[in-house]
Amino acid sequence: PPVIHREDYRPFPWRVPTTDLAFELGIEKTRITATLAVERNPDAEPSDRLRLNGDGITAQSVTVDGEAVNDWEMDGPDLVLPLAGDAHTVEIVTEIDPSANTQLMGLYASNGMLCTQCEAEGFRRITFFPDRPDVLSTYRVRMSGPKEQFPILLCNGNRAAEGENGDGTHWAEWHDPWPKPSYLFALVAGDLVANSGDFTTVSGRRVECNIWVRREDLARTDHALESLHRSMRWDEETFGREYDLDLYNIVAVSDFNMGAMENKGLNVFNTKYVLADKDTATDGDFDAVEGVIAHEYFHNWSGNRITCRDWFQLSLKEGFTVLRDQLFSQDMRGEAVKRIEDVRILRAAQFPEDAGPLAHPIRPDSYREISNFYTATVYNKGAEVIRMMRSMAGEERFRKGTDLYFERHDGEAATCEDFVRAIEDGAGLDLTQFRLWYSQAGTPRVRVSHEVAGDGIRITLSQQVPATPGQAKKQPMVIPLRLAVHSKANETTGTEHIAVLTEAEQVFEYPLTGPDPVISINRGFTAPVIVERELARDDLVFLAAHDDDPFARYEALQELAVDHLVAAASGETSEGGEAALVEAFRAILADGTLDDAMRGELMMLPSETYLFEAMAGSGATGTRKADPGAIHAARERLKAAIGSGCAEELDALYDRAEEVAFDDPAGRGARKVKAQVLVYAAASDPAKAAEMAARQYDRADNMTDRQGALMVLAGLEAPEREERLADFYDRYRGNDLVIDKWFTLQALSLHPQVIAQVEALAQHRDFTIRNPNRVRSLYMAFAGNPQGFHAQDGAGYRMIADLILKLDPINPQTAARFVSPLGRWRRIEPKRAALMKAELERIAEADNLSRDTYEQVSRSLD
Ligand code: BAL
Ligand code: ZN
Repeated sequence: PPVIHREDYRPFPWRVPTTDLAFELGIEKTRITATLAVERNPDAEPSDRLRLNGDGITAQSVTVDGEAVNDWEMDGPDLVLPLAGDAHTVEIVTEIDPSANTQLMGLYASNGMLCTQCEAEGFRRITFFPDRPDVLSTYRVRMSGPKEQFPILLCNGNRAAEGENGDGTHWAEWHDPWPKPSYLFALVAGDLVANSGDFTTVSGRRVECNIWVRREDLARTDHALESLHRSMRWDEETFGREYDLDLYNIVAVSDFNMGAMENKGLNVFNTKYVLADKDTATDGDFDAVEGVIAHEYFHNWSGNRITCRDWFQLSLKEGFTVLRDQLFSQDMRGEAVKRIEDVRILRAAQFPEDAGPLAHPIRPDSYREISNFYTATVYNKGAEVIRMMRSMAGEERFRKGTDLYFERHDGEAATCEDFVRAIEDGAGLDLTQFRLWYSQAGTPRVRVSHEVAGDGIRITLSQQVPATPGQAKKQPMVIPLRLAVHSKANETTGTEHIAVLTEAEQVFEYPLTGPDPVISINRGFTAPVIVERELARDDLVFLAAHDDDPFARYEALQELAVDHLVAAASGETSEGGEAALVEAFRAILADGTLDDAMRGELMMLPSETYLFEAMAGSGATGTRKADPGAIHAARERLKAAIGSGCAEELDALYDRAEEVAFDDPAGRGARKVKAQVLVYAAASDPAKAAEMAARQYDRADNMTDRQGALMVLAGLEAPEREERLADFYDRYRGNDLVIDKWFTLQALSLHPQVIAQVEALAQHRDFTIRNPNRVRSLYMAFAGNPQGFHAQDGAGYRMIADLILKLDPINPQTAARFVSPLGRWRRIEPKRAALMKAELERIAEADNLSRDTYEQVSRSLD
């Protein structure tokens, strides 16, 4: 497959001011008549040919200005049509079979309904079109189909007309007044019901909001609707963005590759991010629904009103929109905990990507298959990069920058450069050097050292950006770091400064506020970097107990744990490390100033993935490899030590939390710490943990408690395990999202027989390879279970490779997502590395690999 380069961008020679689509809908046969008004683009190099992208479709007929023509030709999947004049009307008829569309790209069937997914390049599977984001067109759509099968017919924009045909079919016409690229097109036809609630915008426009679902799911849609209304209000208040149509439709679909899709006025969602009630969704699920609803809504401005010029600019809309949804959730739920959650995701998903063979800048330079670039780098690191601009400018000036961006580029297909320039002009920043964040991949490492000089402190910061594929040499980045200098002797905290590191090495001087200084740095995680500092254990313990920045407290505790666990996994002595952690933990459990939501965060040890990253490249020579087995064992030992060392305090915490009712404002925090107590009990006293978890499961009046208990039970060899797993299955049989949980918690479990259990689950009657949620619930969970995935004999690697080979012909986009866990082989100890590499080679040798999987496997082996 060819490589596409960012530098090769050229404007399209033709404009398409209007697009008329007529759909005659059927599950097995849908006929599409597309009528495109085309005219020459004066800003592009002229061409007498019109190239219309296609993918697996054939034209039934082509007419130009009303006359049938046959001088067109196919160039691979594309249709190329000679056009001599300045403006023409082109009509093309295609026929497709939505029921055969297992890729779930384009128009497909799901549970008897029809729906679409067009980003990035799905529209070309429906009809021939310039399927690129810089071709904006105004759409008018007529759809017709059997009324009984498809009583609800939805499309982008506003409903213009509807009627019956008298033969059992009916039709609807939709008009979207806002020009849009084809990737934002959407259509839904099915037997759906809506939870509806109007929203009145700041200027008084009434917007009808609907959450469309299957009838049996209606009772679980209130949270989604409320989240939508909250998002609409927040975007007005925080970014000055008002909604621009009279209608906002969200449709929940159970077969979906992504989380959700921001199609103009008609979002299509994975059911996972719509349906939630107390009995079936955890607190985390409620948060995810709120976050994704907000994310898609915010795209209406950052993505739809201003879209991307080309797919290399994906972070323009995704990084900015992720930042917007993070800030929204911070405002809804509290900044400190949300920030920790976001950093945990970044470290678990993006740091390994940046350190591995698939590393790429947030604005990539080339790709083979764009679906492979919907990554944690483009999304989450992209959000961090914009967050740094906000930290440097301050909230008010940042808002001036975003206002200018929206004003300047409304209605356009823009670039990351346009965004940066608007922030520079509006916020008054010079981002010349900062732009390196868009072009350089890799997580920068910042070293911190200091010396006391009189009544001041000199802090030396140095940076190093590691080499990444295709980028051997890096230039110094702009790294804004919030910091403060505390006094350990006085137990006082110092004033906060912002140090902006721009050189390879730089000295910053600040006054001292007391003796025995301890530096608190990268507070609030202002920069997505790895800080390397050699702090005495006492200093970390001090920060963990006293830092006034909640993130810095969390970080100090994580660092204590990472230092100890990496040393232990490497066979080095970590004398006193375990005892210091047990003491730090005890302090967290006893700290009356913390709420339980924060306490629950502080109680979570660094994940094994994060520990791999910390172990790989560590050691005196910096060449150490990660040893997943040793990391797992060390982490389990530490959990057991904390569990037994703090047994009394943990029990007391559990007893206190158990008294808190579900609806109590402190309820979420209480549920979180209860789950953590069970985790430590399972490591230190499995019999007691089994009893506690079974009791919690039996008494639970909500999914958070039930799932937390079952998660722990699933890892234990105890009679309670089988009973409760069977009970859970019986209780929720038929509820796909909850049965997904049942698969996941077994695939993630610490049970010694996890591989055999996952093999058996793959044969379960409820397992199907055709539903992405179900596949992910079993196999993505398993790939994230270090004990199972990294089994010494390679059985875990083989299982994932087998899955990739089986799934690739069915759903390449989802299959390719499973390659990256195997791609981490270079950072892992030699025996496992060889087994992982061998599986990648086995995949690479397969015939007819999709472009998606081929690209990921070949990059992973390069
Ligand atoms: N645009 C793809 C789904 C999302 O990021 O919202
Ligand atoms: Zn998005």
